Amino acid sequence: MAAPAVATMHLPSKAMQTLTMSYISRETGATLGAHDVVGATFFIALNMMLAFTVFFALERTSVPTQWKRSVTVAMLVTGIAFWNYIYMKEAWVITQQSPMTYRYTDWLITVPLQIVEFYLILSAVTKVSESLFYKLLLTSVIMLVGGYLGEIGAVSVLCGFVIGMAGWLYIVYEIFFGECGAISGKVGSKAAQSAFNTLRLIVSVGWIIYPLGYYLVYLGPTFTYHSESVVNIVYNVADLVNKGAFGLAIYSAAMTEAR
Ligand SMILES: *C/C=C(C)/C=C/C=C(C)/C=C/C1=C(C)CCCC1(C)C
Repeated sequence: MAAPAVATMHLPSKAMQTLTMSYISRETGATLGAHDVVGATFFIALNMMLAFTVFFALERTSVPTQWKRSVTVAMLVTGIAFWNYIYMKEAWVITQQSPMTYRYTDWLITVPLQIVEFYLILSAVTKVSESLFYKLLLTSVIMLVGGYLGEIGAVSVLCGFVIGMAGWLYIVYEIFFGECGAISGKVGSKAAQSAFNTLRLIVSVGWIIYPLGYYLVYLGPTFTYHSESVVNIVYNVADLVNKGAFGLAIYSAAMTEAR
């Protein structure tokens, strides 16, 4: 491990230095090199997930009682993401490849939790059937398992994509036009209404980034290291919006009701 460090001292060019830096980071697995822009976005996302988690944990005490559980779930979502990002960042720095498995260990918990969130917001202000909850929960798991099976090659990538898309489209349909959408129209509370609308936007517009990434990697035009970098940067930003901003939307709705 001392060898590359000694070698760096008399390096002729900047390019060689960069190369050696990346060699060192691969060897130790701990150093985030200055060249590694994608690695930096992993690390930034990791830090922000921690900040969100602490914020929700502390602010949880100041929201009205019926909103406390929602803020707790928002805190769990960013907390679990924080934990997974520790490993994702490490995996990227060492391998310079997508930390696919850790993405799914994260999604498999955080996505169903966000579905729970929908239910909690609605049931805080109106009567919601339990079957709706289980329908949405099950569909979100099918969506993710489909994608996962496609990515590990247990089914064809196209088959995984179709299963995933079917699940996601069902969820979007349900929250806009199905039972879920119908209930939200009747909700009296302005705060719950606005929280629900934001979450709707996140599940429809915010979530579309993930199948787009899957499509680009496996079904789109020829895939290169650069497109893998782009996909990971986009995923990292999308996670901050879909998990962090998602929590903030709930928090601010809760606070308008407190006033
Ligand atoms: C915090 C992480 C979130 C909100 C992750 C969401 C992930 C998805 C909505 C993934 C969806 C997929 C499809 C719709 C089809 C292809 C396979 C997936 C799993 C990438």
